Amino acid sequence: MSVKESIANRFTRRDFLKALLTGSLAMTGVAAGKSVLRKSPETSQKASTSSHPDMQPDSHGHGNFGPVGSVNHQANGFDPHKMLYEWDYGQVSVLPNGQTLREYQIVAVDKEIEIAPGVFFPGWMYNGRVPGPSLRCVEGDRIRIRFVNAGSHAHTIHFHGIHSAAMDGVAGAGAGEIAPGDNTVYEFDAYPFGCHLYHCHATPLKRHIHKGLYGAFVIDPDPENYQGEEGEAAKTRNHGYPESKQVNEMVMVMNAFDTNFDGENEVYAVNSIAFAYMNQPIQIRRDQTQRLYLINITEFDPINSLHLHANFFDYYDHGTSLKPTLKTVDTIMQCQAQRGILEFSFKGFEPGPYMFHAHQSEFVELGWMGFFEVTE
Ligand SMILES: [Cu+2]
Repeated sequence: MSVKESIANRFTRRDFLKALLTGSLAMTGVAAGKSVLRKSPETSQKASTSSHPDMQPDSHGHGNFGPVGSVNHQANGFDPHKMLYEWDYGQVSVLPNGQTLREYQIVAVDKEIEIAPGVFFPGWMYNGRVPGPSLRCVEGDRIRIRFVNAGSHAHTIHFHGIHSAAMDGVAGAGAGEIAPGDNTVYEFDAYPFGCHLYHCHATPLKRHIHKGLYGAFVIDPDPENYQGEEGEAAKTRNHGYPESKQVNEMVMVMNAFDTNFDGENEVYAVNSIAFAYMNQPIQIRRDQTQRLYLINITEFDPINSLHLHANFFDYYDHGTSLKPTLKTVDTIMQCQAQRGILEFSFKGFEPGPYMFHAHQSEFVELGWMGFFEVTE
């Protein structure tokens, strides 16, 4: 290989960004080459030839970013918009001691997914989606997860929460790494309430995480354990109480993909699909309280963040308290595996598109940007 060829083959994140911005992704040979970013309204109009509503240039009157074309969510087997509201409550029964038992089935698989129009990623994932199912339960519930490894590499599930060493889902403890074709059961009581996560803990850890083996794990507080204002707040946080229906709850997992395996990410998103919530803004009612379960699982970059435009939110670090740990902020940063709950409302605001995005400009340009479309 000549020096020139070797340089040409060294494809960095910066090159990827440049390629996207100049619409020359096909030259890179990394992705299918159908994807270009909107550099300007002129180029976006030229590039956008499809009649798909997502592809109309600036159909919501905003932005010079975003891919032209659309991701085939059906082929992926998951839709980032539905994912916001999808919870897996498990199969529920009651144990002889009166404790609620929730049983979940999680299968690790290898699967290729489309993360931006024409950009495919050979992922490893739980239940065929990235992030995996958003597991939900109530503090004190017995959780039983049957894990089947149908993938090509050894995996585990490591839960953030309180449990015994044998249930930690790491090599050298309990069942350890689960070989392809094998299975195990993780079982523990759900504590503490909060916004948590689970992920594979096989080695090398960064490879297993960045391939897509992670998901949200939300434990609702049991209102019977709290008094006064905290008891009332717990009711809105517990999916079994009618008070929770007053709140529009969403789950967002901030993630990214290293499409050329150079240890740097080329595509950033929440819930995997670049610009999904920009091309099709999330519809929210301005008089309803919004609650966002936000988790950062981005590999290779030390920090990710969320900034909400034109508004402020209260933040519950790790979701483990019923009183905000930060009040009236418009930006929150999280290191990997850090997470929390954001609460905000657009009450009294003018209807329209309100932006949210990482406040790392590079992440924004590579897919991590969206809109809330606030309606009356
Ligand atoms: Cu793994």
